[in-house]
Amino acid sequence: MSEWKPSACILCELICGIEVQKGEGNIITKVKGDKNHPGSQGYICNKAGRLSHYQNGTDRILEPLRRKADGSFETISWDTAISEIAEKMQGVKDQYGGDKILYLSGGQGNHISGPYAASFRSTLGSIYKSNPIAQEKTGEMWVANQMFNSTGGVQRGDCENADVAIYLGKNPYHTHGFHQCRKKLQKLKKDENHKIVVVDPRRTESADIADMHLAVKNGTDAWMMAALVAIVIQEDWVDHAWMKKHTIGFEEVYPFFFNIPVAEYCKQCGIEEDQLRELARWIHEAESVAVWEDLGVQMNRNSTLISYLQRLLLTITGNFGKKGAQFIALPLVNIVSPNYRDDRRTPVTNSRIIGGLIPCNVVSEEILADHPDRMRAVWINGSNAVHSYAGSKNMAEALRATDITVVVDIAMTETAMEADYVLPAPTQYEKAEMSMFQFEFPHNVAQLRHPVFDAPETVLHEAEIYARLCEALGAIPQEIIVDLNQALAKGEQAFGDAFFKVVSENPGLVKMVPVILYRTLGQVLPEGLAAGAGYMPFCIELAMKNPEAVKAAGHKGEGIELGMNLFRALIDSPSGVMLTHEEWDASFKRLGHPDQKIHLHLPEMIPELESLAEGFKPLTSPDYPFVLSCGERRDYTANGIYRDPAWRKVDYDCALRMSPSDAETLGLESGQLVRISTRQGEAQTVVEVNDRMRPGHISLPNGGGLQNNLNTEKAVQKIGAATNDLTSVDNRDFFAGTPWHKYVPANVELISA
Ligand SMILES: Nc1nc2c(c(=O)[nH]1)N[C@H]1C(S)=C(S)[C@@H](COP(=O)(O)OP(=O)(O)OC[C@H]3O[C@@H](n4cnc5c(=O)[nH]c(N)nc54)[C@H](O)[C@@H]3O)O[C@H]1N2
Ligand SMILES: Nc1nc2c(c(=O)[nH]1)N[C@H]1C(S)=C(S)[C@@H](COP(=O)(O)OP(=O)(O)OC[C@H]3O[C@@H](n4cnc5c(=O)[nH]c(N)nc54)[C@H](O)[C@@H]3O)O[C@H]1N2
Ligand code: SF4
Ligand SMILES: [Mo]
Repeated sequence: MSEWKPSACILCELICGIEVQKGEGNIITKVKGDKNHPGSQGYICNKAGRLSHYQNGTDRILEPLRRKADGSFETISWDTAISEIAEKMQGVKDQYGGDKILYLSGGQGNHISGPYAASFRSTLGSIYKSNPIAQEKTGEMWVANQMFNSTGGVQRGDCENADVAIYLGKNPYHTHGFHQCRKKLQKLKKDENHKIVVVDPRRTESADIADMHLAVKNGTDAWMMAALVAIVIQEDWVDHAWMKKHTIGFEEVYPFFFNIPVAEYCKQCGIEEDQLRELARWIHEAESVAVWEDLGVQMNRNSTLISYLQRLLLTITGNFGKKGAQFIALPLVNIVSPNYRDDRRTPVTNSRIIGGLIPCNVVSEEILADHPDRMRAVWINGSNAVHSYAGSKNMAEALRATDITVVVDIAMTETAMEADYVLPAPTQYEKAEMSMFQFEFPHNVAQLRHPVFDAPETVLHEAEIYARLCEALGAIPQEIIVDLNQALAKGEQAFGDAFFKVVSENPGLVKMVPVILYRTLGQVLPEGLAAGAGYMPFCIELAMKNPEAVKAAGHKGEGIELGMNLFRALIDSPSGVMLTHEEWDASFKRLGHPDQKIHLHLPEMIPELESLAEGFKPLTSPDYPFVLSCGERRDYTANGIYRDPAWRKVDYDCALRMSPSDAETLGLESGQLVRISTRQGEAQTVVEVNDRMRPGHISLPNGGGLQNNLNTEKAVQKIGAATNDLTSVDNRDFFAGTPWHKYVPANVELISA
């Protein structure tokens, strides 16, 4: 009899619940949606069915590797790996300071290691970090927190319940964003009271089901958004009563919009003025409006300004803190530092650190510069940074220029190839994992996933790797572990008392709590779930700070007991658990400015807003006449999680899409091999003539151009273009440092028919 086990799909932030059918030898034979997952409720999209290409994929690594003098790798034991790495990291700390050790992470479903890696980093004094959020959401986060100073999690739009849902540079039909997205969009399409608005230069699959498609000119969304705010202000469609109650600063901002020439701004962005005015009227007449901005604007010109304009639009029309409007989620763990008002700058490039993250685009320079405070060591956990950061060759060079680079991954990646040590982890189906993108509202869910398979003996769970490193660095007094385990043997109460005594008597151990819990409580959790132990304090904190929300999700008790019950529920619910349930206006509780108001005037954004009056300045040139969107999500694209190109049912070659008129001008036909060149470099793939593309706009998918067989004798295989061979680190937002991956000036030439 085949056995089905609950787990999750790990390809996008939704981490939908799935059931996996086990075959012999750690093989996934079938995948279906898990009806018991409180978020996805049985829904999966076309990509989840292919997860065996991850679990049983190519390029797996099974033993620790060390780079030899000749550049190749040799296999070493775990004891050697841990002791050498601990010694070298300590050496960097002693010589240059622990702040020269940079930590990078990534991925979608593999975040259980977070607390344990934090313990390890704090042992070394490593304070700088980055992850892909710093190449998409940091501008938006900065704006949201200046305006709302949120004490909660990520801020989002409740698009599924809004009267008017605006998808700004977002293609939800393919990329989702909320649970059961594609299914719900099909239903909402037929709902007369719900309007879908898509802003995209391409006629996307989402545009096909939209009530309005605004085919904006590439990179000009700032003009469109400024004109939209201007119409609302000039028509006086502002919700003054709401604003008086909840905001300050309107007097300072409205003059900037009062005089905006709407017709001229519409020309700049290529939108008919009548169409934009109609949208403004829809917004004015709607009970609720939500905006979902995503990579089309976040990885594009004026991105931080656009995030500001869309928040302004929603706030002046009263669309916050109610059903169908913007909300601030209440997660178990805030995946971005709650210390948003972080005035630190990076040591070398003096870049803003937002949400505790340094911009991905400056990482290579922070390592390569001839600067006394440059980064000397890099630790990478579950990110293929060489492939996923702008300027792949810069990143590869940077990782080689450190005193030590360590990569923890399941596969031999482009990034691992540049490391001094590569440490193999179990796949997400061979260990306990945690779904950390908890962005839902009014209820939020979490899933501590149980292992589906036993892990191969030669790989180590990330929690174990970080625990061993902390121990090797002398940060975990062993007598404390022995004492706590003795207390644990006497029962939960005795353990709780002993644990709080240890932590209060040794404040220096606070940062080691995850590892201490893993080595103690973790050992008595159900088999395979030890790494869940580090989440106990988060459950207690959530319950202590938000008891009503936790109780409303069905958890019982008061104070610590409520938190422990939540933790037990997390451990005992392999299909996931409802964490919190709140009222629609709960977001108001998370306004963090002392005056409890939303602040509309962000002086830092004003010069860029004013500069729009000068008109749009394209970056294309006779050498690079096209705007390339580098990393479009399609039917069968994922980031670097599926390395085997065979996972793609269609678009095996990751084609370059181009409009029929551009193809005609260049004399190109679908299927021909082309060279794409940019200021940074070159890449090749086949061309696909596609009538959804706007003339002058070309696009490459994400996830192409991964190199297979890097760790075997077989010839390296590379299918499709690797997007970041074409992107430059300095093609980025001046403010947040986020890349302009969707606006890369490029040229295209025929290689062969
Ligand atoms: N199928 C699939 N789904 C995914 C993923 C995946 O790999 N594959 N990845 C997940 C991840 S990590 C993320 S971050 C999300 C991203 O989700 P999205 O942001 O929706 O994905 P993209 O396709 O990168 O970009 C969205 C749209 O931006 C448009 N665009 C390009 N230039 C402009 C412009 O100048 N203005 C405007 N308004 N739009 C423009 C593109 O045409 C594209 O349709 O998707 C998630 N979902
Ligand atoms: N040009 C361009 N670049 C982009 C984008 C774009 O649109 N255009 N999109 C950006 C976006 S939105 C994102 S989210 C990023 C994604 O950037 P990354 O997060 O760097 O991308 P992935 O390739 O998904 O890297 C995940 C790595 O984790 C490994 N992994 C999988 N499971 C585990 C595990 O259990 N443990 C460990 N330790 N490792 C594991 C995988 O093998 C893979 O190497 O890419 C960004 N880069
Ligand atoms: S929406 Fe699709 S890709 Fe995203 S987690 Fe769910 S099944 Fe996976
Ligand atoms: Mo992403």
